[in-house]
Amino acid sequence: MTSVSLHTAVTQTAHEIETMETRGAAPIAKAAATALKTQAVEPDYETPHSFRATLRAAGRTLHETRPTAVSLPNALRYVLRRIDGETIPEQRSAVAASVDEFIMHLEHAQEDLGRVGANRLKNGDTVMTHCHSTDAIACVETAVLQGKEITAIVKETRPRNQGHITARELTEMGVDVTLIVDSAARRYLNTVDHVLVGADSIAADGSVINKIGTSGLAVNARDRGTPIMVAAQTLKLHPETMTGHTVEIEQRAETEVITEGERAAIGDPQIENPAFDVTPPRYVDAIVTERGQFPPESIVILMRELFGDGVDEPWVEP
Ligand code: RI2
Repeated sequence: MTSVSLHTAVTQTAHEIETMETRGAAPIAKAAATALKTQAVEPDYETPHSFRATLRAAGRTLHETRPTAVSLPNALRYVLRRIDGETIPEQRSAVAASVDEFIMHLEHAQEDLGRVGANRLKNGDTVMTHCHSTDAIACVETAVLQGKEITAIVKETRPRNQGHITARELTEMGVDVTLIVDSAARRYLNTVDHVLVGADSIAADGSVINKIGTSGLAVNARDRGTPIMVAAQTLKLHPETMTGHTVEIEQRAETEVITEGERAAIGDPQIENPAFDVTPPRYVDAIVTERGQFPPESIVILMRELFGDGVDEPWVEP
């Protein structure tokens, strides 16, 4: 026997990531790491080999859920690479320690990033947001805690209307929020000081992969002269893009776009539902990370520093 069955925490977390109950690149990374810790603690393993094989299988199950957000493989890599020890108790504590360390880094990273992003926001500024990003929200939250008055124009972000989450969270922190439909964005860009978005992945050339609609917003913002700021922890840097790989864009269910009944009523057209798009670096002014802000073209320097030791896939069977 090489592995024991997966803990429900793993299958449940995978399900929640797949169905987007757990979403946002940073929250996905935290949930996946936490599931690995539970998998390490709970079942009875026969041998250290079986322990490793099961953790690897858990990593595979989590990895298969959503293809675009690189925070997921980066989290799995962080934990699975650190299964040190000859005995099961040693391996267990190695997993627990690396998960705790990973989550602590994640939380500090968002705080540090928030401080960097807040420096770009002045008292009285208006930001336009797209989708819901905990990294982007952290920048506004820090600015508000510094006593700055911030106003937000929040795009609803079809098809799942995740802008509603942004509207609620910003309102709760005292930001004056106006919700608009996505197609109204250009009309409001003249009154906006910053476009502020998150990222699911950042490629080595500085391209930003984020929720569908980001690239159109960025092109419009550039045309209007509105700066575009991307808030993304270094966990969002996509190491495989340093060696020529491209980022897979997730296609989601057609029913997120239209109900079966509505679709039938308009002649049953084909439906496409890409979750993300790619914004080229020339439309991005700054990528704000916990390590400071970077012009997109120079992000590869940070990537080399962080991922210089290669990008193995420790969830794959040897
Ligand atoms: P944080 C979201 O994708 C959005 O595209 C958002 O900008 C990005 O994740 C980053 O989120 P989805 O998971 O990590 O909603 O900043 O499809 O929270």
